[in-house]
Amino acid sequence: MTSTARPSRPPRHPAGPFGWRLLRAWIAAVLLSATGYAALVWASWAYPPITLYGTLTQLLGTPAIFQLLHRLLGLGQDAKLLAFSGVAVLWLGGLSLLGTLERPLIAGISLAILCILGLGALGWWLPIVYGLVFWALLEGVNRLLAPAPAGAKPAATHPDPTRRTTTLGLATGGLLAAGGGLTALFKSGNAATTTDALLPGDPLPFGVTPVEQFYYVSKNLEAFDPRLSAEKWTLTVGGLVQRPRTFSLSDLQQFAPVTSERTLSCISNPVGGPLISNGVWSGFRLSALLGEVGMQKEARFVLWEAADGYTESLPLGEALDPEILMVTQLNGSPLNARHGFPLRVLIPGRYGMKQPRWITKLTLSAEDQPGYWVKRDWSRTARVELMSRIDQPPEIDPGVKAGVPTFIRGVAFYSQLITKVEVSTDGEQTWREAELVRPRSRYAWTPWQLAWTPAAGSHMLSVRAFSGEVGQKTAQKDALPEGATGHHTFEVQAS
Ligand SMILES: Nc1nc2c(c(=O)[nH]1)N[C@H]1C(S)=C(S)[C@@H](COP(=O)(O)O)O[C@H]1N2
Ligand SMILES: [Mo]
Repeated sequence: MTSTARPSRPPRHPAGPFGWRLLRAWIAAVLLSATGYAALVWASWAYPPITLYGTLTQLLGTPAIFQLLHRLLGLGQDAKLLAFSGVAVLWLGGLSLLGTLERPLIAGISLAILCILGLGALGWWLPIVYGLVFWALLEGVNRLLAPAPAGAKPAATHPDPTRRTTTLGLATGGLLAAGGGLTALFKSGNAATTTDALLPGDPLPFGVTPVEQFYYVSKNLEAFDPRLSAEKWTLTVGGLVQRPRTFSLSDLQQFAPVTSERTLSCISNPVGGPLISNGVWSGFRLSALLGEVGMQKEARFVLWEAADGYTESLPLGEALDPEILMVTQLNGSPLNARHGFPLRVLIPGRYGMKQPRWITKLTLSAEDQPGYWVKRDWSRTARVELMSRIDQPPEIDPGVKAGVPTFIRGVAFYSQLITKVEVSTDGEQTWREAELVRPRSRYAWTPWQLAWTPAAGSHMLSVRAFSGEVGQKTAQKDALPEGATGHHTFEVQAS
């Protein structure tokens, strides 16, 4: 297959030194990425770097690797930013190396094959388009910037000065464009469709988390979270229903409105962690929607699908619970893009992973389809564990004034009523009962407080909550796979 039979045929664009070839390939790679991003924005085409990121995070979500990374780095958006930067380097670096191949067509074909093999989620036609575009870009960049064909001049050892200037100019331009694009991209994560401006001016009820402080967790890098348009968005309800139907946002107004204060927590929230918040949600009952479309008798599961490919499911028997809400508002304003505009589901007593945002499809099915995180070995049912947390003094800055009366404050949460919260200031030798602030809703967390005048010295604080017979164990249990629980404990200095 190689050209040993006709060795005299020169390559159409003699390569020049490797560094220059790499630079040209890099320019083509940046152009390809920019084109792909435009196609994502304008035509919602899948974007290979994101798919690559998805594949990688899927890997990172497997328990062993997750736990290792959790120990080493902790969890959070920083870790994801790191992962995405890694992906960007992999993608651009890989493309640049491919682009140094002597024949651009081979580089294009290799890209298509690698994408088809490695990123199955892309299908096959998109990789082919990518391969073709990469080929065309490489040809273009080479034609513009490579040393003149070998036939015209003897092989040059380096490109002539004007070409070099043009190359450097284009490379700098590419770098600036890429930088600008990335900045815009990361900024845009917070912009679009948010409706924070419409937040009512009234102070929020005690214990309700303001929208801007509401915890946020996503399988996506935030910049790639869906930003859905109110006009174009639809909810498609189908499968084993009697009357399949597509609802627009205004169609949803036919359902009786319901408002409910509810606490939401991420299953990966560690003991004492910040991934839990409490909001006033408005929407309508899932049972009303199911009533509207009617259920076939073979239907056993409700399957949700979201605009970011996130999936979850619930047995139909549980899904008929009238307390399950499809919500469109948080704290009196339409959901913002970050928290699920225009529609998300809220299932009492379950962690956030059971509750998709940006819902676009609801299907009744005879078979279960394990959800996005369930496939990655997280809990199938994701029922919340009993939790309690000390917020004051804050664990990150645990200093108090000796001899001055103060309060130890915090929250406790469970799927049932919190009946008692106890606090220890002496390393769990003795416990005192805290005062509970009765929640307005049985689905909201319970704030608590305990008066305390610390003596000078160090004190070991601990909290434990009770819900009837259910109590918290001293030992902390890891978040994976069923959610963390245990006493929140840390040391305070009184001086
Ligand atoms: N579509 C979609 N829904 C999703 C997720 C997601 O990545 N995509 N993450 C889930 C997880 S793990 C949690 S904890 C909650 C977080 O909701 P919040 O960021 O609005 O607090 O959303 C859930 N719903
Ligand atoms: Mo979560």
